[in-house]
Amino acid sequence: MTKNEIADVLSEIATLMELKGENPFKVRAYANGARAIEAIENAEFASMVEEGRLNTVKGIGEALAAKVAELHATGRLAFLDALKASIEPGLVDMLEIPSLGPKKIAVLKRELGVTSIMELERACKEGKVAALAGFGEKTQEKLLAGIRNREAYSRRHLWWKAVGLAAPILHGLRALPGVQAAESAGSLRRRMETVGDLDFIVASSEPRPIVDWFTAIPGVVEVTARGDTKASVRLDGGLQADLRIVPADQYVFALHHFTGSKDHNVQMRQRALERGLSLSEWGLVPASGEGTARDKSARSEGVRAADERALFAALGLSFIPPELREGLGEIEVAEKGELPRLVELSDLRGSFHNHTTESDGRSTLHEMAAAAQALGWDYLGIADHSKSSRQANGLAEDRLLAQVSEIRALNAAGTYRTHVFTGTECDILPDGSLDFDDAVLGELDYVVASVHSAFSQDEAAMTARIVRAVEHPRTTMLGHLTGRLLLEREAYRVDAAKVIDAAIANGVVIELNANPRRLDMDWRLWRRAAERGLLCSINPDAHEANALQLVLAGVNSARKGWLTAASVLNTLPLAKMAAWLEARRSRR
Ligand code: DGT
Ligand code: CA
Ligand code: CA
Ligand code: ZN
Repeated sequence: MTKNEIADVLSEIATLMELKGENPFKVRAYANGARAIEAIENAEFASMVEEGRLNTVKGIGEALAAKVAELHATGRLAFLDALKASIEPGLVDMLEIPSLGPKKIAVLKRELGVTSIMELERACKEGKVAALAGFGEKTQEKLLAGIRNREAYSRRHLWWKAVGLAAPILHGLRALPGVQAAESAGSLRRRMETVGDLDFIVASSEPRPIVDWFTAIPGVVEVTARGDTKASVRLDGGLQADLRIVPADQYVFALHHFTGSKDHNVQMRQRALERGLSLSEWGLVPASGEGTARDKSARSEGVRAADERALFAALGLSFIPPELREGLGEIEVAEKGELPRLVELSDLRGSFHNHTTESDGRSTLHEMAAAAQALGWDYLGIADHSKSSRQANGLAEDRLLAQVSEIRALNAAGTYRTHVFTGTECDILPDGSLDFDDAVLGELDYVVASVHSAFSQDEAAMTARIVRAVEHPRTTMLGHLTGRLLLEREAYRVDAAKVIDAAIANGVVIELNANPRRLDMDWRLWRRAAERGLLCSINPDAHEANALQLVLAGVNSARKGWLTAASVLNTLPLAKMAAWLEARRSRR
């Protein structure tokens, strides 16, 4: 087991013990232990465990060190297994409800005997939860809303998670004998931030064995439909997957149709009709007469298309990338041949919003720099939390300035080919002021300003607060505009248009937070904003070295927002990037 996985296990133990109502000192010992382990460098960690020196680390006693050694050697922990077995699984499910932590769940169980989400819902509806000390009407309403949201959200899945499930299936399909082509279609191919179900399109003249294979893949919990050329299954975790197998000459049309979106398809069909053609999942044929593309005779007079490019060309259009197929004007622009060259992952030369073990990250500065170098990045910006983010171990001035010195020394030593820029993710305080004074901010290469508190302000107050931060002369970019967590937490109320206006007026960048749970600012706002001159920074908000790769999810959303490399700040090569930051600094 790796260091971070072990830290996860210790945090889990802390949560489970709290859930059981155990002694708070014991709970804290595990939580602190997890933190202490996260702060150790990977290489150092392995030798400490092997040499039995872990108990010399502050926050790790003998008993904890023994458990860590067991996990490191075997990947298992008898203590955890016993702990899990002693807790009702329904209590663990309740942790998924926002605003419900282990402490409150323990109270609900002790006072009301609640041990599942269903029982909690009933207790809320009967008003019993509001009557409990420390809960009240407002909390009860919040819990009910949380339970309802959980049901609604459980029908969709994050793109990032869905693509992880789809990739091996697609790989398997392509490897089957008799498969001429296979592709993921639907919202996954359009790179939507969330996905309702997976859609696979396969070209083959021998569908039966493909259906047999698909309905028997590992992870299928239920076959919901099965025919000669199609099937639907439910995968472990609740995601549905649809398969359609078509003859090779229909493949391009089926792929286009099932990629969608519905709006795009409706407009494409309309365009075909205007040209006397009928477009469907089966083909593109003359619209006259009764025949559909399904009839052999009609198909023989149909348009042949070797790929989607040819399909679009047959309707007088340049190729429209799947990300743009949302029926939002892409067809009109493709008709003029003026679709932009969208930003690509390989255009990125670095990123700015990244954490280290100094705040709530799990990788050290060195590990982050090494990972950025491995990605071939020119530069990496470090933006740890500021002092008011206490729950995230935010840095006060002294620690921030010490980090700045460390980073400067690292750059001077030339340890990594990747240059490290010094920054902060500075809290925007409830009144819109920043968490550090101007002199401290002036020491940094850049400042990401973000809201992490007082989420319940009304729209006017929140908007004024963020606009004030954007107008601050030391603000370089605005972090996660709305604070939303997809499928988990609503955005706070903010007038995005006013914030965008302020950012453009002040030359401030808005981030596209690439964490797959955020993707904030939303892609639907980017096209118009970028046309008006707003610059985007695609930021992974990485809390560990591996997470730098999350920029891919940000690139997906940037493409959906029609962004070109010219609108994305972190496509600049190092020299230009440094000059841009310096110009920005001297202007303020
Ligand atoms: P999802 O699964 O909810 O994330 O979204 P999609 O876009 O993957 O939708 P899905 O799986 O229901 O269908 C895949 C594509 O098939 C969809 O994007 C467009 C096409 N399609 C499905 N139903 C219709 C329809 O009623 N009319 C048209 N024009 N196209 C449809
Ligand atoms: Ca779908
Ligand atoms: Ca579907
Ligand atoms: Zn943040």
